[in-house]
Amino acid sequence: MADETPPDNTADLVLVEHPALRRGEDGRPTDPTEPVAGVALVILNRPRALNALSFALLLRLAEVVEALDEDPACRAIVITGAGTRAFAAGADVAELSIQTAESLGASPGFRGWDRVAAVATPTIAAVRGYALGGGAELALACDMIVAGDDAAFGQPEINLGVIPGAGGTQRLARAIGKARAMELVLTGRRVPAAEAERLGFVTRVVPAALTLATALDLAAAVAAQPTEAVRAAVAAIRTAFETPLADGLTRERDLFRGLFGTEDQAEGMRAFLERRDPRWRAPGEPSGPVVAAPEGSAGPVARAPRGSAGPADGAH
Ligand code: CO8
Repeated sequence: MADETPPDNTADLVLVEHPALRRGEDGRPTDPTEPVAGVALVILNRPRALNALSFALLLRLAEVVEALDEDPACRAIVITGAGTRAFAAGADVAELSIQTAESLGASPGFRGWDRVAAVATPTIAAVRGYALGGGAELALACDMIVAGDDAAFGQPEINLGVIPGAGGTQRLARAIGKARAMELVLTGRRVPAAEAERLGFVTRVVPAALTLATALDLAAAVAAQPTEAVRAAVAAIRTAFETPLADGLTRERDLFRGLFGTEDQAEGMRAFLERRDPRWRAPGEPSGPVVAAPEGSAGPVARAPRGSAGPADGAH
Protein backbone atom coordinates (compact mmCIF):
# COMPACT_ATOMS: atom_id res chain seq x y z
CA MET A 1 0.00 0.00 0.00
CA ALA A 2 1.48 3.32 -1.00
CA ASP A 3 1.14 6.40 1.19
CA GLU A 4 -1.97 8.20 0.06
CA THR A 5 -3.57 11.60 0.31
CA PRO A 6 -5.32 11.99 3.65
CA PRO A 7 -9.00 11.14 3.59
CA ASP A 8 -11.43 14.03 3.89
CA ASN A 9 -14.38 12.22 5.36
CA THR A 10 -14.86 10.12 8.45
CA ALA A 11 -15.76 6.90 6.64
CA ASP A 12 -12.36 6.92 4.93
CA LEU A 13 -10.45 7.13 8.20
CA VAL A 14 -10.75 3.37 8.44
CA LEU A 15 -10.87 1.14 5.36
CA VAL A 16 -12.38 -2.32 5.42
CA GLU A 17 -11.79 -5.23 3.08
CA HIS A 18 -13.99 -8.22 3.78
CA PRO A 19 -13.10 -10.79 2.72
CA ALA A 20 -9.50 -9.61 2.64
CA LEU A 21 -7.49 -10.09 -0.52
CA ARG A 22 -4.31 -12.13 -0.37
CA ARG A 23 -1.18 -10.00 -0.20
CA GLY A 24 2.31 -10.41 -1.57
CA GLU A 25 5.43 -8.33 -1.00
CA ASP A 26 4.79 -4.85 0.37
CA GLY A 27 1.17 -5.66 1.08
CA ARG A 28 -0.02 -5.48 -2.50
CA PRO A 29 -2.99 -7.71 -3.46
CA THR A 30 -1.82 -10.69 -5.47
CA ASP A 31 -4.99 -12.16 -6.90
CA PRO A 32 -8.23 -10.18 -6.52
CA THR A 33 -10.18 -13.31 -7.42
CA GLU A 34 -8.83 -15.26 -4.45
CA PRO A 35 -9.85 -13.66 -1.15
CA VAL A 36 -8.86 -15.02 2.25
CA ALA A 37 -11.94 -16.89 3.46
CA GLY A 38 -13.34 -15.72 6.78
CA VAL A 39 -10.80 -12.91 7.23
CA ALA A 40 -11.41 -9.14 7.27
CA LEU A 41 -8.71 -6.53 6.84
CA VAL A 42 -9.12 -3.18 8.63
CA ILE A 43 -6.78 -0.34 7.67
CA LEU A 44 -6.11 2.76 9.81
CA ASN A 45 -6.03 5.38 7.11
CA ARG A 46 -4.26 8.63 8.02
CA PRO A 47 -0.86 7.87 6.49
CA ARG A 48 0.27 11.51 6.31
CA ALA A 49 -0.18 11.80 10.08
CA LEU A 50 1.39 8.37 10.61
CA ASN A 51 -2.12 7.02 11.25
CA ALA A 52 -2.46 9.06 14.45
CA LEU A 53 -5.57 7.94 16.30
CA SER A 54 -7.93 10.88 16.34
CA PHE A 55 -11.18 10.47 18.26
CA ALA A 56 -13.07 10.28 14.95
CA LEU A 57 -10.78 7.51 13.72
CA LEU A 58 -11.10 5.58 17.00
CA LEU A 59 -14.86 5.79 16.91
CA ARG A 60 -14.97 4.64 13.32
CA LEU A 61 -12.56 1.80 14.12
CA ALA A 62 -14.73 0.64 17.01
CA GLU A 63 -17.86 0.73 14.82
CA VAL A 64 -16.17 -1.17 12.00
CA VAL A 65 -14.71 -3.88 14.22
CA GLU A 66 -17.98 -4.33 16.13
CA ALA A 67 -19.90 -4.68 12.84
CA LEU A 68 -17.43 -7.34 11.65
CA ASP A 69 -17.80 -9.09 14.99
CA GLU A 70 -21.54 -9.40 14.33
CA ASP A 71 -20.97 -10.93 10.89
CA PRO A 72 -20.80 -14.73 11.02
CA ALA A 73 -18.76 -14.72 7.79
CA CYS A 74 -15.93 -12.93 9.62
CA ARG A 75 -13.86 -15.27 11.78
CA ALA A 76 -10.62 -13.30 12.18
CA ILE A 77 -9.75 -9.61 11.86
CA VAL A 78 -6.38 -8.16 10.81
CA ILE A 79 -5.77 -4.52 11.73
CA THR A 80 -2.97 -2.61 10.02
CA GLY A 81 -1.87 0.93 9.21
CA ALA A 82 -1.95 2.53 5.76
CA GLY A 83 1.46 3.08 4.23
CA THR A 84 4.73 1.62 5.35
CA ARG A 85 5.88 4.14 7.96
CA ALA A 86 3.53 3.44 10.83
CA PHE A 87 0.92 1.18 12.33
CA ALA A 88 -0.11 4.24 14.38
CA ALA A 89 2.11 6.89 15.99
CA GLY A 90 -0.26 7.30 18.92
CA ALA A 91 -3.30 9.30 19.86
CA ASP A 92 -3.56 12.54 17.89
CA VAL A 93 -1.38 14.87 19.96
CA ALA A 94 -2.87 18.04 18.47
CA GLU A 95 -6.32 16.89 19.53
CA LEU A 96 -5.12 15.63 22.92
CA SER A 97 -3.32 18.86 23.72
CA ILE A 98 -6.58 20.79 24.02
CA GLN A 99 -8.38 18.26 26.22
CA THR A 100 -9.24 18.61 29.89
CA ALA A 101 -9.82 15.87 32.46
CA GLU A 102 -13.56 16.49 32.04
CA SER A 103 -13.60 16.51 28.23
CA LEU A 104 -11.61 13.27 28.12
CA GLY A 105 -14.00 11.63 30.56
CA ALA A 106 -16.92 12.61 28.32
CA SER A 107 -15.25 11.62 25.04
CA PRO A 108 -16.62 8.47 23.37
CA GLY A 109 -13.29 8.16 21.51
CA PHE A 110 -11.58 7.44 24.82
CA ARG A 111 -13.34 4.06 24.84
CA GLY A 112 -12.21 3.09 21.32
CA TRP A 113 -9.40 0.81 22.52
CA ASP A 114 -11.73 -0.99 24.97
CA ARG A 115 -14.32 -1.57 22.28
CA VAL A 116 -11.75 -3.09 19.93
CA ALA A 117 -10.38 -5.27 22.75
CA ALA A 118 -13.90 -6.46 23.61
CA VAL A 119 -14.93 -8.07 20.30
CA ALA A 120 -15.22 -11.84 20.42
CA THR A 121 -13.57 -12.37 17.03
CA PRO A 122 -9.80 -12.91 17.24
CA THR A 123 -7.81 -9.84 16.18
CA ILE A 124 -4.29 -9.65 14.77
CA ALA A 125 -2.28 -6.43 14.49
CA ALA A 126 0.02 -6.29 11.45
CA VAL A 127 2.64 -3.73 12.46
CA ARG A 128 5.12 -1.95 10.23
CA GLY A 129 7.03 1.12 11.38
CA TYR A 130 5.94 3.07 14.42
CA ALA A 131 3.51 1.66 16.97
CA LEU A 132 3.76 4.34 19.64
CA GLY A 133 1.63 5.44 22.55
CA GLY A 134 -2.00 4.70 21.74
CA GLY A 135 -0.78 2.87 18.60
CA ALA A 136 1.23 0.41 20.69
CA GLU A 137 -1.76 0.13 23.03
CA LEU A 138 -4.02 -0.70 20.10
CA ALA A 139 -1.61 -3.42 18.96
CA LEU A 140 -1.47 -4.77 22.53
CA ALA A 141 -5.27 -4.76 22.67
CA CYS A 142 -5.26 -7.17 19.72
CA ASP A 143 -4.93 -10.90 20.39
CA MET A 144 -1.75 -11.32 18.35
CA ILE A 145 0.86 -9.07 16.78
CA VAL A 146 2.75 -9.82 13.57
CA ALA A 147 5.60 -7.30 13.35
CA GLY A 148 7.74 -6.39 10.37
CA ASP A 149 11.44 -6.16 11.12
CA ASP A 150 11.07 -2.39 10.64
CA ALA A 151 8.57 -2.07 13.52
CA ALA A 152 9.31 0.06 16.59
CA PHE A 153 7.11 -0.06 19.67
CA GLY A 154 7.11 2.46 22.47
CA GLN A 155 5.17 4.30 25.15
CA PRO A 156 6.53 7.85 24.76
CA GLU A 157 3.74 9.51 26.78
CA ILE A 158 6.16 10.36 29.59
CA ASN A 159 7.85 12.76 27.15
CA LEU A 160 4.53 14.57 26.81
CA GLY A 161 4.07 14.85 30.57
CA VAL A 162 1.44 12.11 30.77
CA ILE A 163 1.28 8.30 30.98
CA PRO A 164 -0.19 5.63 28.71
CA GLY A 165 -3.96 6.00 29.03
CA ALA A 166 -5.32 3.22 26.84
CA GLY A 167 -4.10 0.08 28.60
CA GLY A 168 -0.34 0.48 28.14
CA THR A 169 0.60 0.30 31.80
CA GLN A 170 -1.66 -2.70 32.38
CA ARG A 171 -1.28 -4.82 29.25
CA LEU A 172 2.43 -4.19 28.85
CA ALA A 173 3.13 -5.04 32.50
CA ARG A 174 1.22 -8.30 32.15
CA ALA A 175 2.85 -9.13 28.83
CA ILE A 176 6.48 -8.47 29.75
CA GLY A 177 6.57 -8.10 33.54
CA LYS A 178 6.71 -5.17 35.94
CA ALA A 179 10.42 -4.32 35.77
CA ARG A 180 10.57 -4.20 31.98
CA ALA A 181 7.28 -2.32 31.63
CA MET A 182 8.52 0.21 34.19
CA GLU A 183 11.63 0.89 32.16
CA LEU A 184 9.75 1.38 28.90
CA VAL A 185 7.00 3.55 30.39
CA LEU A 186 9.33 5.64 32.57
CA THR A 187 11.90 6.32 29.84
CA GLY A 188 9.74 6.28 26.70
CA ARG A 189 12.45 4.19 25.01
CA ARG A 190 11.52 2.67 21.67
CA VAL A 191 11.78 -1.08 21.29
CA PRO A 192 12.76 -2.47 17.88
CA ALA A 193 10.92 -5.52 16.53
CA ALA A 194 13.65 -8.03 17.39
CA GLU A 195 13.65 -6.88 21.03
CA ALA A 196 9.84 -6.93 21.14
CA GLU A 197 10.01 -10.56 20.07
CA ARG A 198 12.57 -11.35 22.78
CA LEU A 199 10.42 -9.59 25.37
CA GLY A 200 7.51 -11.74 24.26
CA PHE A 201 4.82 -9.24 23.36
CA VAL A 202 4.76 -9.95 19.63
CA THR A 203 3.74 -13.23 18.07
CA ARG A 204 6.24 -13.22 15.23
CA VAL A 205 8.70 -10.92 13.43
CA VAL A 206 8.99 -11.21 9.65
CA PRO A 207 10.73 -9.29 6.84
CA ALA A 208 8.90 -5.96 6.66
CA ALA A 209 7.51 -6.44 3.16
CA LEU A 210 5.82 -9.69 4.22
CA THR A 211 4.10 -8.34 7.34
CA LEU A 212 0.58 -8.12 5.97
CA ALA A 213 0.81 -11.34 3.97
CA THR A 214 1.97 -13.19 7.09
CA ALA A 215 -0.75 -11.68 9.29
CA LEU A 216 -3.40 -12.66 6.73
CA ASP A 217 -2.01 -16.22 6.55
CA LEU A 218 -2.15 -16.46 10.33
CA ALA A 219 -5.70 -15.10 10.32
CA ALA A 220 -6.66 -17.64 7.62
CA ALA A 221 -5.30 -20.48 9.77
CA VAL A 222 -7.38 -19.26 12.72
CA ALA A 223 -10.48 -18.72 10.54
CA ALA A 224 -10.29 -22.33 9.36
CA GLN A 225 -10.64 -23.63 12.93
CA PRO A 226 -14.02 -24.39 14.54
CA THR A 227 -15.60 -21.02 15.32
CA GLU A 228 -17.07 -21.71 18.75
CA ALA A 229 -13.86 -23.29 20.01
CA VAL A 230 -11.82 -20.35 18.67
CA ARG A 231 -14.06 -17.83 20.43
CA ALA A 232 -13.96 -19.84 23.65
CA ALA A 233 -10.15 -20.04 23.50
CA VAL A 234 -9.89 -16.30 22.86
CA ALA A 235 -12.21 -15.54 25.79
CA ALA A 236 -10.31 -17.91 28.07
CA ILE A 237 -6.85 -16.54 27.22
CA ARG A 238 -8.04 -12.95 27.55
CA THR A 239 -9.40 -13.86 30.97
CA ALA A 240 -5.86 -14.86 31.97
CA PHE A 241 -4.95 -11.21 31.42
CA GLU A 242 -7.91 -9.73 33.20
CA THR A 243 -8.55 -11.69 36.38
CA PRO A 244 -6.73 -13.38 39.25
CA LEU A 245 -5.72 -16.98 38.50
CA ALA A 246 -8.50 -18.64 40.50
CA ASP A 247 -11.20 -16.71 38.61
CA GLY A 248 -9.46 -17.40 35.32
CA LEU A 249 -9.35 -21.15 35.97
CA THR A 250 -13.05 -21.16 36.78
CA ARG A 251 -13.84 -19.24 33.61
CA GLU A 252 -11.66 -21.58 31.53
CA ARG A 253 -13.44 -24.61 32.96
CA ASP A 254 -16.87 -23.07 32.24
CA LEU A 255 -15.89 -22.26 28.65
CA PHE A 256 -14.45 -25.76 28.20
CA ARG A 257 -17.62 -27.41 29.52
CA GLY A 258 -19.73 -25.10 27.34
CA LEU A 259 -18.19 -26.58 24.17
CA PHE A 260 -19.44 -30.07 25.00
CA GLY A 261 -22.57 -30.75 23.01
CA THR A 262 -21.53 -28.48 20.11
CA GLU A 263 -21.35 -30.11 16.70
CA ASP A 264 -17.69 -29.22 16.36
CA GLN A 265 -16.80 -30.90 19.65
CA ALA A 266 -18.61 -34.07 18.66
CA GLU A 267 -17.12 -34.01 15.16
CA GLY A 268 -13.59 -33.15 16.29
CA MET A 269 -13.44 -36.02 18.76
CA ARG A 270 -15.19 -38.48 16.46
CA ALA A 271 -12.74 -37.62 13.66
CA PHE A 272 -9.81 -38.24 15.98
CA LEU A 273 -11.15 -41.64 16.97
CA GLU A 274 -11.88 -42.51 13.34
CA ARG A 275 -8.37 -41.33 12.29
CA ARG A 276 -9.63 -38.80 9.74
CA ASP A 277 -9.67 -35.02 9.29
CA PRO A 278 -12.55 -33.23 11.04
CA ARG A 279 -15.16 -31.48 8.93
CA TRP A 280 -16.07 -28.26 10.76
CA ARG A 281 -19.54 -26.81 10.77
CA ALA A 282 -19.97 -23.86 8.39
CA PRO A 283 -19.87 -20.61 10.41
CA GLY A 284 -23.26 -19.26 11.43
CA GLU A 285 -25.07 -22.46 10.54
CA PRO A 286 -25.80 -24.42 13.71
CA SER A 287 -26.77 -27.67 12.03
CA GLY A 288 -25.97 -27.00 8.41
CA PRO A 289 -23.25 -28.20 6.08
CA VAL A 290 -19.73 -28.72 7.29
CA VAL A 291 -16.45 -27.29 6.00
CA ALA A 292 -13.25 -29.24 5.72
CA ALA A 293 -10.22 -28.05 7.67
CA PRO A 294 -7.47 -27.14 5.21
CA GLU A 295 -4.56 -29.46 4.75
CA GLY A 296 -1.58 -28.50 6.84
CA SER A 297 -3.61 -26.21 9.14
CA ALA A 298 -2.37 -25.99 12.69
CA GLY A 299 -5.54 -27.55 14.08
CA PRO A 300 -6.26 -31.06 15.25
CA VAL A 301 -6.29 -32.48 11.73
CA ALA A 302 -4.71 -35.29 9.76
CA ARG A 303 -4.04 -37.89 12.43
CA ALA A 304 -1.45 -40.40 11.40
CA PRO A 305 -2.61 -43.99 11.66
CA ARG A 306 -1.68 -45.58 14.99
CA GLY A 307 1.69 -47.22 14.89
CA SER A 308 3.18 -44.79 12.35
CA ALA A 309 6.34 -42.93 13.38
CA GLY A 310 5.48 -40.00 15.69
CA PRO A 311 6.85 -38.00 18.57
CA ALA A 312 5.22 -39.95 21.36
CA ASP A 313 2.89 -42.87 21.88
CA GLY A 314 -0.70 -41.68 21.83
CA ALA A 315 0.33 -38.07 22.54
CA HIS A 316 -2.76 -35.95 21.82
N1 CO8 B 1 -0.43 12.91 16.62
C1 CO8 B 1 -0.65 13.80 15.64
N2 CO8 B 1 0.15 13.92 14.56
C2 CO8 B 1 1.20 13.09 14.47
C3 CO8 B 1 1.49 12.15 15.47
C4 CO8 B 1 0.61 12.05 16.57
N3 CO8 B 1 0.76 11.13 17.55
N4 CO8 B 1 2.61 11.47 15.12
C5 CO8 B 1 3.00 11.99 13.95
N5 CO8 B 1 2.16 12.97 13.55
C6 CO8 B 1 2.24 13.77 12.32
C7 CO8 B 1 3.26 14.88 12.46
O1 CO8 B 1 2.71 15.99 13.10
C8 CO8 B 1 3.59 15.14 11.01
O2 CO8 B 1 2.56 15.91 10.44
P1 CO8 B 1 2.94 17.18 9.50
O3 CO8 B 1 3.66 16.57 8.31
O4 CO8 B 1 1.62 17.75 9.14
O5 CO8 B 1 3.81 18.06 10.31
C9 CO8 B 1 3.50 13.76 10.37
O6 CO8 B 1 2.72 12.97 11.26
C10 CO8 B 1 4.85 13.08 10.23
O7 CO8 B 1 5.48 13.08 11.49
P2 CO8 B 1 6.97 13.64 11.74
O8 CO8 B 1 7.26 14.76 10.79
O9 CO8 B 1 7.11 13.94 13.19
O10 CO8 B 1 7.82 12.36 11.29
P3 CO8 B 1 9.24 11.93 11.86
O11 CO8 B 1 9.67 10.83 10.97
O12 CO8 B 1 10.13 13.11 12.02
O13 CO8 B 1 8.94 11.37 13.32
C11 CO8 B 1 7.76 10.11 15.01
C12 CO8 B 1 8.12 10.24 13.51
C13 CO8 B 1 9.00 9.79 15.82
C14 CO8 B 1 6.76 8.96 15.12
C15 CO8 B 1 7.15 11.44 15.50
O14 CO8 B 1 6.13 11.82 14.62
C16 CO8 B 1 6.54 11.37 16.88
O15 CO8 B 1 7.28 11.38 17.85
N6 CO8 B 1 5.20 11.32 16.96
C17 CO8 B 1 4.48 11.36 18.24
C18 CO8 B 1 4.63 10.05 18.98
C19 CO8 B 1 3.93 10.16 20.31
O16 CO8 B 1 4.32 10.90 21.18
N7 CO8 B 1 2.89 9.32 20.49
C20 CO8 B 1 2.14 9.27 21.76
C21 CO8 B 1 0.98 10.21 21.71
S1 CO8 B 1 0.09 10.27 23.25
C22 CO8 B 1 -0.84 8.84 23.24
O17 CO8 B 1 -0.80 8.08 22.33
C23 CO8 B 1 -1.70 8.57 24.46
C24 CO8 B 1 -2.60 7.38 24.23
C25 CO8 B 1 -3.68 7.28 25.29
C26 CO8 B 1 -4.72 8.33 25.01
C27 CO8 B 1 -6.02 8.05 25.66
C28 CO8 B 1 -6.91 9.29 25.50
C29 CO8 B 1 -7.64 9.43 24.23
